[in-house]
Amino acid sequence: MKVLIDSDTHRRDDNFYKVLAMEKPIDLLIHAGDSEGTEDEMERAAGVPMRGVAGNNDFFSLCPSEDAFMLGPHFTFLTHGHRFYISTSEETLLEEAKAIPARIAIFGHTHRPVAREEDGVLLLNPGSLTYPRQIGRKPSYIILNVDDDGTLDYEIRYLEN
Ligand SMILES: [Mn+2]
Repeated sequence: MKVLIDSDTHRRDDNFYKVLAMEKPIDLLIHAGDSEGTEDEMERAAGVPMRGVAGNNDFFSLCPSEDAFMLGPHFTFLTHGHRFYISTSEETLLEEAKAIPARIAIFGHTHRPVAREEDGVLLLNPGSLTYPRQIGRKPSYIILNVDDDGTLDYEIRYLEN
């Protein structure tokens, strides 16, 4: 199963459509919040199921603040991150993920990509396709592959500016 994860597109979706064209076919789209109202259009364009959460700028979103679902055999927790003080530290979110317990925790908000394992939790933040803030400031997203046997394979990918 190929999963495209993006976040913090803030209503400027040109890069999302570029990425979609490059990465299709995908099986699932995950948006970690702050689309600012375009999640339905993204889902339609992707032509696959989408999981999305509301970010701190999604005032009228029908998406939940948090979501939890299975990716293959892996319990997955999805949240924008601001409710877990993610700009300060990943610690609160990590503790929540461990308490659930979730194997994968997906978040956004910082506009800085993260893909790392800690205490058995895979922490994934795709960064932002619109307003990247990490060093070098390249728009970023994540491709996550979940094999039939549950093997996880993940990569932060970048667009050239
Ligand atoms: Mn945000």
